[in-house]
Amino acid sequence: MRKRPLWFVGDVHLGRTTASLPRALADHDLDVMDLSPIAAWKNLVEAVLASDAEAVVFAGDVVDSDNARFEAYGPLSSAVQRLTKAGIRVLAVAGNHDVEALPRLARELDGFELIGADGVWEERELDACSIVGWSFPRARVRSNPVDEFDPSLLAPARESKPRLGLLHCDLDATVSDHAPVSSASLLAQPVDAWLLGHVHAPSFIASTSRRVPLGYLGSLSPLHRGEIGARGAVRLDLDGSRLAWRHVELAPVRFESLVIDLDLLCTSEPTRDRDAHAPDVTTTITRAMRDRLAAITASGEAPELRALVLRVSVQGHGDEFADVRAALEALDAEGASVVHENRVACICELTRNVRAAYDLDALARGTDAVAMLAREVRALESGMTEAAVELAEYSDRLRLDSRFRSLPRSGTARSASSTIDSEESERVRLLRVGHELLSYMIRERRGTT
Ligand SMILES: [Mn+2]
Repeated sequence: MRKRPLWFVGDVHLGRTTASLPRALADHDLDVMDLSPIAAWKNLVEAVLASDAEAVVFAGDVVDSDNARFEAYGPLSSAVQRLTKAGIRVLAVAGNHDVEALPRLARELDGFELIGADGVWEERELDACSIVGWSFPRARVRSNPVDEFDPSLLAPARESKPRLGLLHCDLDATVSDHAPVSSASLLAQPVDAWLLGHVHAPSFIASTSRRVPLGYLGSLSPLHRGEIGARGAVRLDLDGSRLAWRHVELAPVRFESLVIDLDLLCTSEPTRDRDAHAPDVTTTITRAMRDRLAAITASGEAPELRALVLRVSVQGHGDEFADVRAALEALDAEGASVVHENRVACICELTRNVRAAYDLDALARGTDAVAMLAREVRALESGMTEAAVELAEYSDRLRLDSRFRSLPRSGTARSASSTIDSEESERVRLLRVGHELLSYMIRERRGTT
């Protein structure tokens, strides 16, 4: 038998605004509030009402902090009123950010149900399923709350009625102030799916093909440019014993990376005379932005989207690299925008990765400074090395020379945290610095400034 759907929502952080929004949005009458978590919140309430859901369930950090409780109160109370009046239940566990605010709101707002108050596991019955959850009792919890989970306290399992787990936690962290929990400890419990809050990158939907889906719901709305991809909530439709999970994009803003490869563009149009007709780099970038926006619109996956904010990376190599670089440097990326069917695409970050065309192996055979650098770049291509650290220091010194001021800042490889991810991005970035240095040095050697 078909049941009314349920909505599950990860971190909302009502009271916060989204950072890294470029200036260009103001040209389209979009301000920070149009793209804030509160705007996403309104979209969520409309979607839940339109679906005639049984309940909407929050996995913590709904409110950003105790200070933000004041700003959050209005949107929260009006949402709870509208939803409960429509016969839709509103349930939540508290996270580390709303450990004070959420229990207080639950006391003040009729119909707002806090699950697992004071760090005591609790099960709530719904028509379609039951939800077992635990709320943060204080802002810092260094132990695994699942150690306190006692299956004997749960209602006896009823056939074909799934039991869903709801928890705000730091999954698979060994040491953490925010409830470190191992996947194994969760999977050992008599629970059919674990819906988690805390980490903003969604991972739950990707796990739904497994026997026990387990992962983060992801944030309702991105809070800065590091939060790439579609943000929204997870909708659950239950038909008999079949659970159908779906991510629904609800945020009015989406951050994405966009790589523009100038080499690919040139080789894909071989009949054209490159020098005479190749589109200038500005046209190429705006065209790529419009194409991406049009593709999202055509997919129909983001009806609420108003702004697509892009981290653009332009790459390629050729003899005219200096001209392309100069054109890219002259660009006012933060002011650029394109419109497609009432939506705006703009740029929050522009990375230039263009260099001269050269044969690294041939260059590396020499004995001069160019050859030495070519050998370091080649070593870097095969992995992070001591040479990378030297290259970082060298490029920092070089930036003191006005001719090289536009080189990317290197920082030092040592100060970065030691995770594989950050080391890889450090390597990629240093590789770019190395190629740019080589490009300039070769040009200087040829005397073609
Ligand atoms: Mn959190």
